[in-house]
Amino acid sequence: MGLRPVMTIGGSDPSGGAGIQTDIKAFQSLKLHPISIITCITVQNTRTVKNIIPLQPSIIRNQIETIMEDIPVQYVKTGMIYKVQSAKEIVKEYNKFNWDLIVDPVFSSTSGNSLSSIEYMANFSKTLLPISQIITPNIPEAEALANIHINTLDDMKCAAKKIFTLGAKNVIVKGGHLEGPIAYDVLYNGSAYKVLSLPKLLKKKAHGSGCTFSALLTGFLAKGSSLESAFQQAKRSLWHMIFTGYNIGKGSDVLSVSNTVVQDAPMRFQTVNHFETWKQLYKIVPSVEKRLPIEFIPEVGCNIGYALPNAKTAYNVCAIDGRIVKTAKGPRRCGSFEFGASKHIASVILATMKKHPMNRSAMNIKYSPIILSLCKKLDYKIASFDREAEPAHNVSTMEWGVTNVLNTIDICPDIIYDLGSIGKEPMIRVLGTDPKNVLKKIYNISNLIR
Ligand code: PXL
Repeated sequence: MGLRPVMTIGGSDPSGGAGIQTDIKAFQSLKLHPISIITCITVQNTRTVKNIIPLQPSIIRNQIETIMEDIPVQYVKTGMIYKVQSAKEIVKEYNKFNWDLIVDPVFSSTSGNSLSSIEYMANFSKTLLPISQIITPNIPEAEALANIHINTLDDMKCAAKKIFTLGAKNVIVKGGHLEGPIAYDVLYNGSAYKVLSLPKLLKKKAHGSGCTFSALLTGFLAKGSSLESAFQQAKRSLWHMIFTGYNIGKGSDVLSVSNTVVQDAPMRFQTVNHFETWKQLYKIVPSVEKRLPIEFIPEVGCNIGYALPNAKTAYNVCAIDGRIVKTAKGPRRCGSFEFGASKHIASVILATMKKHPMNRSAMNIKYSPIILSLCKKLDYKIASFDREAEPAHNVSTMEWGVTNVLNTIDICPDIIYDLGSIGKEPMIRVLGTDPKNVLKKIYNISNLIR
C-alpha cells in the first residue's frame, strides 16, 4: 500500500534544521508521503539567516494547483510564507479544496531573525488565521497575535483564548520560550484547555523544533488521530528528537529525526527529580544492547529499575514497561521507561532502600552456577533466600525475600539470588547505587568470561 500524501507549504532551510526540509523528515518518520511547496529560499546556516528570497506568489499558487490536479491532498501545514500576497494565494487555494489546515505562524526564527514581512504579520489575522483548523504560535508569536505579554502558564492560556476569538478553531501555544524548567504547551479548543508538560532540555538550543512540532501534529492528524492524541504524540516525539538532537555546525543543535517516530518520554514527568532518574536509566540502554551477554538474560527477560531518592512505592521507581529480551541481534529493550512500570524490580529496590537508602537501583540477570562462581571470584558480597521458605499467602515474594536477607547482614550485598521453585526460574538480582553502578558490576562478571 502506498503512503498517504501530506503537504507542507513553507521556506527552504538549506541546513536541514528547520523549514520544508525538517517537515519532510517529520512526515517521513510517520510513514507519510511528503509533498512540499516552496515559498521562499533562505540563505542560512545553523548560526544565522543571511538572506531571504521569496518566490513570486503566482509560482506558489502554480505549484499548489499542479499538485492538487494530480494528488488528493487533505492535510496541509503552512510554515514560512513571508509575503502577504503569498498568504492570499494560499487562502484562495484553501477555498477551492477545503483542506484540514494547520498553520504555524513563523514570524521570526529562534536566532531572532525575521522570517516574515511586516505586512504579512499585520494581515495574518485576516488571511491564514481564520482558515486554520489549528494554529500553533510560539510565545513571541502568541504575544504578537494576542497583544499581551506572556510570562506564565496562565498568560499562555489567556493568549490562546484571545487568538481563538480572532477566528482560529483550535489554538496550541508552544511554551518552549517561557522561563523555567518545564516546557508547557497549551491547547484551547474554544471550550476547554489541555496542558501538556515535559522538562526542558536546558543544554539544547534546538533549531526547527517549532516547525517539527507542527509537522508532527499535522502528520498524526493525517493518520487519523484525534486532536488531543495528536497533540500528545507530537509533543512526546518532538521531545525525544530534541533530547537526541545533535550538532552539525557551530550554531544551534538540529533535531534527531529518524525513520520512525520514537515516543520514549514518559507521558509526563512530575518533577525534575523524575526526569533525572529517568535520564540515568535511559542513558544506559546503548551500552546494555551492546555489552550485556545474551547468556545473562533469563527466560523472563531482564528489567532494570532506578528509584527516586526516598522512594516509598512502585510509582517512585522507574523501570522498563516491558523487558530487555534476547534477539538474534543481541539484547534489545522492548518497552519504554515509566514510573510504576515494574512491581518485581521495584519491590527489590524498595525493600533494599528501607535498610540501605543509597542503593536505589537493581537489575535481574539469569542465575547459573557459573555466573555465581564468577561473582565469588570478584569478591562480591553475595546473599540468597529460599523461595520454599516463603510463608503462604505472602503478598510480595521479592519484598519478603530481600527483607529477610537484609535482616541477616549489615552491609548491602552486591547480589541477591534464589534458586527458584516449581514454575519459578532461579534468578540473580544485582544491586547498586545507580544504573551505571549496577551495570559496572554486571560487566565485571562478563569481562571474566571473555
Ligand atoms: O522554525 C521556523 C522556520 C521556518 N521555516 C524556515 C526557517 C525557520 C527557522 O529558522 O528557517 C525556512
